[in-house]
Amino acid sequence: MVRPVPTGINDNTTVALECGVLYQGTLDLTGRSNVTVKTVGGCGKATISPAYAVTGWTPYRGQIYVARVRFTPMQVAIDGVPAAVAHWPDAPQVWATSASAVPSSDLAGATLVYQENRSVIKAQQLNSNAVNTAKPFYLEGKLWMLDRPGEWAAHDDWLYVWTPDGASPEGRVWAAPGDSAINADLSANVTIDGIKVALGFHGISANKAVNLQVRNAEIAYSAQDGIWASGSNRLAVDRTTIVGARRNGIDGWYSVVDAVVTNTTVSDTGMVNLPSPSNAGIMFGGGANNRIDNVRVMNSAYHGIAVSHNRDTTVSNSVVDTACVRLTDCGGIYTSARDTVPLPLKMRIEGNTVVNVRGAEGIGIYLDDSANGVDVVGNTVARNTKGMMLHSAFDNVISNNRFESSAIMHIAFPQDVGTTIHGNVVTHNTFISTQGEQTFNMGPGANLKTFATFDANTYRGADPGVFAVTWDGKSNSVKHTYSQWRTWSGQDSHSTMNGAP
Ligand SMILES: [Ca+2]
Repeated sequence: MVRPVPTGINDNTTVALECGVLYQGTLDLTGRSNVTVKTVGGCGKATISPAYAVTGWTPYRGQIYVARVRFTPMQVAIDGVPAAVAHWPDAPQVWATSASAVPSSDLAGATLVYQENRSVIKAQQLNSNAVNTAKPFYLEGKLWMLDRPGEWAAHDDWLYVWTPDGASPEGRVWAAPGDSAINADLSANVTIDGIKVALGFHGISANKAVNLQVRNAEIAYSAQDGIWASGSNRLAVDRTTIVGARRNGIDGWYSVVDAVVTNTTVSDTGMVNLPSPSNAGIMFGGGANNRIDNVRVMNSAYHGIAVSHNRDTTVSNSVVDTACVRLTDCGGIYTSARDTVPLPLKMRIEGNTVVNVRGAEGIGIYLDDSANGVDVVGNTVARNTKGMMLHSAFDNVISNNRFESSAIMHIAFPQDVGTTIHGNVVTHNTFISTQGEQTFNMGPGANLKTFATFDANTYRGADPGVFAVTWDGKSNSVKHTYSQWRTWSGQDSHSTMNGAP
């Protein structure tokens, strides 16, 4: 059953939506206070979506069908799953590098998506038929690019679709404009309980919201963010599932303060159809006093959980499985303090499991850009390209963690010119090398021996001959066996290697 969303919501009210009903449009709670939105009845969550069913399809060419739409679609779902906007080249992760192969000169109005660098994808609208090919790119959105099953294109109020099975789209296609499902910007004390939202620009837009509570919710296939909560205060997300956000699952971009995210799953962030700009399953780009506990973040294009320059923030008892799928130089759990200001209150990364962060520079736990004052305690970090990286990081504690089966190394300590890695503590950890990987890699600099204190660690590995690699920045890098490492560093006096002191 489909109905329009309720409008004219007043403060201090409850919006009771009927179970099993699809409410169409944007639920506008902008600036509202003390509003609760909930499902009544036991037949499944009420759904809010700005998407419309598209009907009246006629054959266009080959297996491509066409129907009238009253708006420019941002997302088109076939059988409930977003289809790919028509694009060239066709294969995912095969980027073009030259304009000479582009099969048409009709490019004005297309979107150029390009790899700014290995960590960043950007997109821009083309105003002419010229395309900048300086960066690896693909093009999307023009009708001529619709040449494969599963693609769609919009042109002059018409929507063109080639379904994955080639059959008619009738009764199967929903198209969404660039509107959010729920707009709670600038709201106070709004509760969203037991609601599903789908195909919004943001699932829930909560810019500068105060005390937004999202509970028992499902947020599917947002064109941008599952929850956009930049500038928010006291955001609480509990027992919620966020799937298929094209940019970020939960996004506190500029600042997020006093947020609590618990018992929640964020999956397939930045992974729907072709590559697109994406940062993290949970992206806190600044802020303080945030708590992320018992969440699962799976299959992220870039970071799993990013809590950059957050003060007094905790990430605990959570699982990050598979990150850095489409971009690299990223972390399962990531933080940084680019301003180099010491974090006045400790950040804690505790009791998490971080696995399968792969790619050239996929890092399990990443303390980037002068991160400091971070306690990394009791985590399991396994099957990542690099277990951990401390990039010009200082005054951090790494203890009681288990590092296992890193592809290249367990902990890297890269030091930028003009920075000094110092004051880190690496004690009471277990390091298990199963494929000849290094345990520690440090450099460059003359101060390597004061990067960190190492002691009371348990090392196990088939090849202790490549235990550590150090580079002073002048001579060639030096490989150390475990005993050479102990002699060189004067550390690890209470540690063991394969059970021996
Ligand atoms: Ca195509």
